[in-house]
Amino acid sequence: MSDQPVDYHPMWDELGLDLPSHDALLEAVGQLYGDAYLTQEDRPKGMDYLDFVVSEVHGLRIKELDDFRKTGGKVFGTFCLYVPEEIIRAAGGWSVGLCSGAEFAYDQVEQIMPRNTCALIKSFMGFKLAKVCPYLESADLVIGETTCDGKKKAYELLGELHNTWVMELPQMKREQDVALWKAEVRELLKKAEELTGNTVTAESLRAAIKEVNDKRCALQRIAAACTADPAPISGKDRLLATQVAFYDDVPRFTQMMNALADELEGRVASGEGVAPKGAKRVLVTGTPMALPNWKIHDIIEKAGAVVVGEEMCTGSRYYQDLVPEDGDTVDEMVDAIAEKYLGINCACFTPNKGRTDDVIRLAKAYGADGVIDLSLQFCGLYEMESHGIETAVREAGLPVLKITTDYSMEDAGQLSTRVEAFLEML
Ligand code: BJ8
Repeated sequence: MSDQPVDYHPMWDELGLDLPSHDALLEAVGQLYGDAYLTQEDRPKGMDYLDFVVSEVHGLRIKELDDFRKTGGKVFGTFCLYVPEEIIRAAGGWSVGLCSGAEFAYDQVEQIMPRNTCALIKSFMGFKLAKVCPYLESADLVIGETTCDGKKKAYELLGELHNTWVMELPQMKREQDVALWKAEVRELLKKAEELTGNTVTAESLRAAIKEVNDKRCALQRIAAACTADPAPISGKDRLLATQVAFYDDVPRFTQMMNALADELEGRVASGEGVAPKGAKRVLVTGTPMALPNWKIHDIIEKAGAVVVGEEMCTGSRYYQDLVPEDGDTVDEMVDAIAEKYLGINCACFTPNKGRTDDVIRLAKAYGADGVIDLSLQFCGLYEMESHGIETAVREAGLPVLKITTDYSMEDAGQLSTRVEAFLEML
């Protein structure tokens, strides 16, 4: 970590970014981060690493991707949890999550897609149209997936502007669906081999499974520390760790997150927390919160509660399950990967009872006093599931607050009032 400021403008220019718009985006994210993160007290020291990563989010990491590509490496951009990182890494590629967590260039987006599209989709199209995302511009291939209708159709539009390839994700989990998904994962493997020029071997796939499992285990340790009261880390900081997991260097991130987990376990042992013992504890469930979307966590924690867990793709859905490491052949391991990924409980599946079970299980495990169910506006999937989640959580004896929002801060005041009233009631 160097203190020397580096001017990355030539690199961004080479990637084809619109420099004035990109400068404006970086400035806005910096302000948001300062307000949401750097105002927190008693943060674990291990968060210094994530502060550094965010300060270099479009700098050092992009330089690493750039250096990798200049030596022939290939970068794969992904938008969804179902795209298996293990396959990409086994072929020698790097996978980066394309964040889509900020409102940008909606005026341009709304010329090519309906205004009533969810913020996440509008965000990635806005980043593309305005040329402000160096991760997207560094991606040799973007891998989409047939999850919700909005994304599925948006990939057609994105495909006109960027090299894009779409995996077909079934929407049920019957035997024939598992077979279809296994075939899709095999197609991805072929595609990754074709793009990188490398062959996936049993050794490379086994190593990739292990590396990604290790990353998930580090995040599991951080999550487990939050079963303690007082919680040793804020929900915002934990959320950031999961957001960064999607694009940071895998072994380095794992090492730093294990160091953070060591520190958190020490804090738990000595009863040290980020909020007083007995502070209200909230589990958040719903649509993912892509970087730099920290809005709801920020509102909840500024109101004095602690977010102790997330049943979402930027949370437990990302790290709770591992791929078995005992496969012998590429075929066996590909099957195991496909099965693990199909076990993720996204609302694009029907039925999706596994998600409800997860919410109740996690609320109990983390000692939550209440659940906040969050949907991005115009996300039919999560808005539709909201009723079932509410009913199940209430039956389990816990209060629920349903929130539908987007990335703008226009409703922040109103949401704060609702969250404060909810916390009062807990
Ligand atoms: S596995 S949650 S990352 S699809 S919010 S774009 S669903 S309209 S993000 Fe998701 Fe994969 Fe599922 Fe997770 Fe559509 Fe809804 Fe928008 Fe969404």
